[in-house]
Amino acid sequence: MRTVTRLAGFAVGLAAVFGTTYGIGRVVDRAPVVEGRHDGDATHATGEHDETTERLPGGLLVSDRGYTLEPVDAPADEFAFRIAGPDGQPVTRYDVAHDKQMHLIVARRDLSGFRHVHPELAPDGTWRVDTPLAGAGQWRAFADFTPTGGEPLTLGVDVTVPGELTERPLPAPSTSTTVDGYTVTLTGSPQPGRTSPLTLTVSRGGQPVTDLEPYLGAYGHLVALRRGDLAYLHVHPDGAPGDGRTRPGPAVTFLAEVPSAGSYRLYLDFRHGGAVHTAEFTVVAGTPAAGTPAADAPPTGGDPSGPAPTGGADHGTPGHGHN
Ligand SMILES: [Cu+2]
Repeated sequence: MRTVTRLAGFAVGLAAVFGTTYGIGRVVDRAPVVEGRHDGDATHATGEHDETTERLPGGLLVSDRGYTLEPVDAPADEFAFRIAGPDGQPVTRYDVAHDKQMHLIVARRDLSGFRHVHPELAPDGTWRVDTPLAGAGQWRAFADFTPTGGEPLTLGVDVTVPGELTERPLPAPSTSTTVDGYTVTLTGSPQPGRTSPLTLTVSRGGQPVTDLEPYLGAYGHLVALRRGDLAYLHVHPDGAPGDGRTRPGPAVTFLAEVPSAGSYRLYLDFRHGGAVHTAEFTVVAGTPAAGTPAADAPPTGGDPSGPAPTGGADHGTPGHGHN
């Protein structure tokens, strides 16, 4: 019974977000009928704050498990923040994850303008970085970190950059994109509630790139943001440089689990030629690609010479969240 009510509350939250903002009816058919607006806080339905919080994807909360993301005043060309700990004091000790103590990801609310940067920690617990906020708009800033002695967390906060805002439409779903002269193709389709392999294949000038350089302890770093609320998914690479089986391209495989159907923007950071490049894709989870007979079938239209399945396909771990 508790599971049912929790799920119902979650569905109501989704219906509120997607229903009021985008009018997507497809999500509503799973939700109980609710009259009027809902503030999107699913915990109101059950009062089970802790359990509901456990279920949330990362990045939706500015404060979680006693830790709070606090932007601090900074010059216009700088972005600065602190993480306040359970005692209210700025946290100064962090574990290294993916080669860094702090990953700062920013994106505009319309999913444009993605940047992934690594601030510097001052002794007083203030993190500073040349501002990654490129232009006017409503931005979401995500701090992805592990406080020493605590669990990995991704906290998110809205930041407004004043000026004339031009909302950019979300690019249409695609399985191929180009960045900095590289072509990156995507194979695989994320499915809600289960782990799905996503393979990104990098080429340049028609030639596969087979000498990707390690970046943040992997041959690629993938973040997914959900349209509508910018839920943050930090997707695990399948394999690491030097593990004896993971090759430096052209294919990089990730294991992704998306929390719901809907549109997501994927951002792949990879390093080659001494520079980091970011390839972006729009994907729709929970909807088979056109011409694909079933969700579990291999995607069609992919490059037949592309990567073989990696065997990491379905780990059957619904409910696993990275937050
Ligand atoms: Cu990072």
